[in-house]
Amino acid sequence: THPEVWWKDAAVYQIYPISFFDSNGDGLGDLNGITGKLDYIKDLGIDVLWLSPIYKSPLADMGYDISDYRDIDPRYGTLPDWDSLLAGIHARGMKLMMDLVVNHTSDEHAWFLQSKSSKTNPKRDWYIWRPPRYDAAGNRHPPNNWKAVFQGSAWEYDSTTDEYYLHLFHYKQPDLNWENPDVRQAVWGLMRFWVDRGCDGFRMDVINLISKVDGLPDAPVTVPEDEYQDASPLFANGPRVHAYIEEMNREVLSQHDLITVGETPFTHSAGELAKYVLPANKELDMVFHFELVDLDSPRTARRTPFTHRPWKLSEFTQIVTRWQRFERAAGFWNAVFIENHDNGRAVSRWGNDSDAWRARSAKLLALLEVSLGGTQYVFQGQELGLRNFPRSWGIEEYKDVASQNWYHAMLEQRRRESGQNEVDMSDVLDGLAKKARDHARVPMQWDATAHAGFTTGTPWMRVNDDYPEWNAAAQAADAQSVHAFWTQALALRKAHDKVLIYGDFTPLALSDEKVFAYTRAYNRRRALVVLNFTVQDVVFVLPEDAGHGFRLVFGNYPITEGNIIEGSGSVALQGYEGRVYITD
Ligand code: TEU
Repeated sequence: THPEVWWKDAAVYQIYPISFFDSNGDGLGDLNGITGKLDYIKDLGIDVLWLSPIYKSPLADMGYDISDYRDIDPRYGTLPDWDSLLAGIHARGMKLMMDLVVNHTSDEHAWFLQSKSSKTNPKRDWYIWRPPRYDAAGNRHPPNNWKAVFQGSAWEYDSTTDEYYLHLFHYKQPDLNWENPDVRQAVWGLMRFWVDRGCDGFRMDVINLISKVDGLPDAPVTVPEDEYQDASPLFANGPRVHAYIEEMNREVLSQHDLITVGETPFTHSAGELAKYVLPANKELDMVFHFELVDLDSPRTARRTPFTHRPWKLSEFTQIVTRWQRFERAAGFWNAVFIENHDNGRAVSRWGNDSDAWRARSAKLLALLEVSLGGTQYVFQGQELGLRNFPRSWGIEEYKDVASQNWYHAMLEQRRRESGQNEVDMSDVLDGLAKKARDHARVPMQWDATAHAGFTTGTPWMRVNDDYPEWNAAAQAADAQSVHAFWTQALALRKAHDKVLIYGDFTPLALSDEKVFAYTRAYNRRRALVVLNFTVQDVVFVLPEDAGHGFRLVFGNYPITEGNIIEGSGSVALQGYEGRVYITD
């Protein structure tokens, strides 16, 4: 029931190109910069690179707003640069995934410029246009009450034709109209362009948003004091989404041996997401669900992207367990990730990023990741235990439009409600310090030279202050570093691939608030994983049926006689200690 295909065993490394490595001193990372670091990536134990978008773009949303799908943005290089990057990747036995962003384009894409030019333009119907609504006083309003992910209305008025267009994200990201078969053909065409050029797969941006509910009705009013309402139930997993992805599979994916992962936000239901993944449905290989990384978000009706609530380990354990065990028999396959370019750093959210515990807890999280079933994803800098930038940085250091719009929406709301110009924004800054997307987007920390060795020019974004100590060069020279640990952890996963990648998952303690422990089983072989998520020493008592004959193979403290267990018993763990045992 678990065919072992190459992409299931793969460890994927996500690159955020603008912040990876700058080869020409303009302060922006580029394709040649990535090519220069391929040995670093290969030596870590990586099989596949996923590049966040490098297509032509005004960068209103850092490249998730594409103005030409068939060209490279000059800031990142040229098509020939992409060809040499691909050649370097393939020469090292690795593969390349591109980011496919086709829910929306940039408003500077030629398709949209034509679409907005007149109501009779042949491309008019490639986007979602609607006339205004007028109230009794004759004031113009958007066609419905949907709120954009990046705040405000999801509709932008365009005076050229006196209509609004839909944009679920930024106003410079108009949504494509997937109902139109010509749009779908154009998408298949651009996918073939990259596959024919040699790319090995796609990460598909917000692919579960491409079919909107019929008639685009108002969303239910969940926050009465707000002008615009969360409409995600009306645009996520819409009526024809599976028909479109099946068509994509038939037209493009099934013709090649590709790796595909759909990004599927606003959906915590495994049953809903399984429809994209179950092999019988012939859609995608796997999806990124966000139930785990949404765990520390407040459960309020108003969607507050960058606010934080304390979380319990038992909640974390139960989410991981549910997905690890979900629809195994039917062939459901997980994408294992805890960081990406849209989240704060894992060690700052799920570990402990104090100087005393940072390295230890980053290694604990690495142990968790490599001992879960599914395809492995590592985000640039995760392998170094990079942490969020400090709370002391002001709002001007945040470059992401999502952070800026959120901060300013809250600022305006507070000024309006209080009638004061001076309002307290410290809680909003606390939330951003924990969860902003910017933390993952600061330049990669290569060495202790100026700007962390990322650029010889002026970096587009401030480098985190801790780079003189926390950088790749320092860690390469240190056998105890987080980087050395990740390299060993990925090698462990390969050495025990059957049990660690494919094994059945059984939790040992679903309601423990200190220790996350589980076994994995594949035929007769078993792995036992015990992870202490606290700073304290703890003794974890193994259940009777946990198994026998475990040998300690890997951990983030030195292995000594005392921490070997034979048969059942208990495991004494120090602060943030994690161990992997495997039977012979
Ligand atoms: O993200 C989808 C998405 O829903 C996130 O933007 C999420 O809502 C946000 O991080 C919460 O603050 C994808 C990309 O990964 C992201 O970088 C893009 O901005 C977005 O789509 C639009 O293309």
